[in-house]
Amino acid sequence: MVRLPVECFRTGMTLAIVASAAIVPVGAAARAADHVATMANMAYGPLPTGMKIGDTITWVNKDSVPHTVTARDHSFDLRVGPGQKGRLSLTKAGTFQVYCIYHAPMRASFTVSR
Ligand SMILES: [Cu+2]
Repeated sequence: MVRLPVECFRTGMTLAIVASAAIVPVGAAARAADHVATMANMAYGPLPTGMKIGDTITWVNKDSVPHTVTARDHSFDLRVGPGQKGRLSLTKAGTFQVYCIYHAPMRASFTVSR
């Protein structure tokens, strides 16, 4: 019972960070959108398209092992535990090659536009 408030607090912090990130005026991103990408059966699912700076991607790990969404250019490195979700804020434009540091065959790329 003692740990419950801590978890709630952490969740609140995460939501607050995402919310403030969405408010920050970044280029022409008028409306930030949240996109969803799944990781299942040791592979990235189809990645969203039409993403813009200011948007976020929620990565959903449906496997029973941890995965990462690690950028080849080292601009981000998201860890997503088994059965968990992780949110990535898209702060710059370009095409990003990503991989999982634990599972070499897991590779994908996605594009963020201005
Ligand atoms: Cu993995």
